[in-house]
Amino acid sequence: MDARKSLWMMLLLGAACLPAEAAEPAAGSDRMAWFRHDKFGMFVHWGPYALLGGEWKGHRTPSGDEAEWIMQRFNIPVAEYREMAHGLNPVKFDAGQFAKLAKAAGMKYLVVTAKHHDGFAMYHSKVSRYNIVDWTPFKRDIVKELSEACRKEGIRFCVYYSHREDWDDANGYGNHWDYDPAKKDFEKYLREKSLPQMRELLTSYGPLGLIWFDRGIDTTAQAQRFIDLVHELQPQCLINGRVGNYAHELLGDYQNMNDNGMPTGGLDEYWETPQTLNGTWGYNRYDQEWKTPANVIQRMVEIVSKGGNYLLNIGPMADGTIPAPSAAVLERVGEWMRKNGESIYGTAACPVGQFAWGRCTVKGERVYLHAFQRPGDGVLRVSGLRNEVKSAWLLQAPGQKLEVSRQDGVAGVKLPAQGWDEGSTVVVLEVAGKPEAVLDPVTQGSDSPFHLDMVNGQTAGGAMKRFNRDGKFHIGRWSKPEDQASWDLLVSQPGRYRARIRYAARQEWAGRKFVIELGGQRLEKAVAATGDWYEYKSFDLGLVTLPKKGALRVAIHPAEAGKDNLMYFDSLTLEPETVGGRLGRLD
Ligand code: JFZ
Repeated sequence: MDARKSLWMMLLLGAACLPAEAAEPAAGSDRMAWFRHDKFGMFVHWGPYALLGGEWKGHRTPSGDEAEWIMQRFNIPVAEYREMAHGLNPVKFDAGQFAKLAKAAGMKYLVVTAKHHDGFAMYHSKVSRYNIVDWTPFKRDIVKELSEACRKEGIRFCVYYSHREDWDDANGYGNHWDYDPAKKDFEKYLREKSLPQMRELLTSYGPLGLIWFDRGIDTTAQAQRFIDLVHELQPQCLINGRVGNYAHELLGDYQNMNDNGMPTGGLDEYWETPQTLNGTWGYNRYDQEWKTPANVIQRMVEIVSKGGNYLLNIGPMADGTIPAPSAAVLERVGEWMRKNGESIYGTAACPVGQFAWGRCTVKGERVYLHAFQRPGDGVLRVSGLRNEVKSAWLLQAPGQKLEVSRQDGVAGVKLPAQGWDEGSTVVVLEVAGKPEAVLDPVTQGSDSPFHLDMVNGQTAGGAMKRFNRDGKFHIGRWSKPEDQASWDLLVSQPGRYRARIRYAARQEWAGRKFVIELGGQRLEKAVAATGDWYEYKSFDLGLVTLPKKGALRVAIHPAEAGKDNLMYFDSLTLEPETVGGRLGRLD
């Protein structure tokens, strides 16, 4: 590759290493701007299940289980659950306390369960009397009061809505103990409850930051009806990834990790992980396994360093109070956020991966080092950062510049004796230019194959490292030759290798051509359909030659521009081809 082209690839690689914004599709990126900036939200799971607190007639939901699922766990008859729900009367509820706690914790948005799977609405619904105003002595609209309190405190107000699952409604999904699944008319449920309630929420509580749908829905067409309703009534309102079928392509504005999920490496497509503070979303009087403030802070840093948002849950009690331990943890997290928020808000994924001592986030020409463990010699070593470090300081002590060294491409920052923070100690690096990575090459043990995937590769152009609950981590969203995945190899065993590629491809993508370039060779192959969205299959691409020891770049990209995805790429394996038991060597 000539120098000009290699510079182009480096710049492209550099661009690929730039924060997720650089890879975000141009259309719609303004919609997501607040979400990508704000990083940290409060999830509120609240409903009649709080009255049970994880126990029904002496039976307790298993520890670490979801107390809001108690009706399903114990197949509580609708009539009994409804009777219980009449007793919900959160007389100690103070919406201002919720909004103030979110603000104190450094949370910028709040998502409250307007209707969870039990079908009970925590707002004054005209569609169903099974709601907090008409069904209980409380007679106040929780969603309304929270929306007003959030606006007063400058917290973006959002709602969760379970659009498919409804154990109260005879035609909703999920209740097989009161209702015969064979007799359900799900379309009737959508038409008479789910979509009308969605319309109520979109027209009665002011501008919503996002709708947090849950547990997908059977068809893309059904999901599209909710998407179209949101876009019609509140075009700026974001939609999370769970609006659509988990096995299908992302229909929302961003992807959701599994509950409490965390990606293995940085993702290019923006994502959010919902996480609990103990082991349950809804209140469980027996679950006192609270995460520590340091643990929450380190989770936050981990999530933001990999290009995502942190939606952290509280499960209010039946009387309307927030469990004291959860409030205490959030207050402590807020203390850290008030001092270190600059290293979280508005930052982007770290281009240089993670370190044994911690993580990093980037913003402008600053790299924020988040030290979780203090190295024995007190030096934070940063490998893989291409940029020169112009200066360094503790975020908490900007006036005290820290000693910076550089040896063999590794920058070192000497930590001061004071200023250590049990959550994350933040060191700021002022660097020359936008932070760029020099990624470690992919190496091989003797005679061992190269396994190239989304973790050890880089993406460029529109190609994106992504997650799908069913499809797991993969590379997708590539449709033109400049949308590339590439790997820098360090070959220690030149010779003949058998190339195998593993991907998923829908029928409509079959026949599209892709190119693999390596060591001056160019393979051009056609995509074969593998079944549905995320059905991965492996394909033998034949033999290739890794001509010599040393550096070698492998790149994969669409052969020509097309309207669709090329494939969901899982991995490319280069297996040494042995001849009579010996590696088919060239030397
Ligand atoms: C769902 C709900 O069932 C649960 O009650 C809670 O509201 C949670 C936030 O969302 O639970 C899920 C949904 C998706 C996954 C796991 C639990 N998932 O994708 O692995």
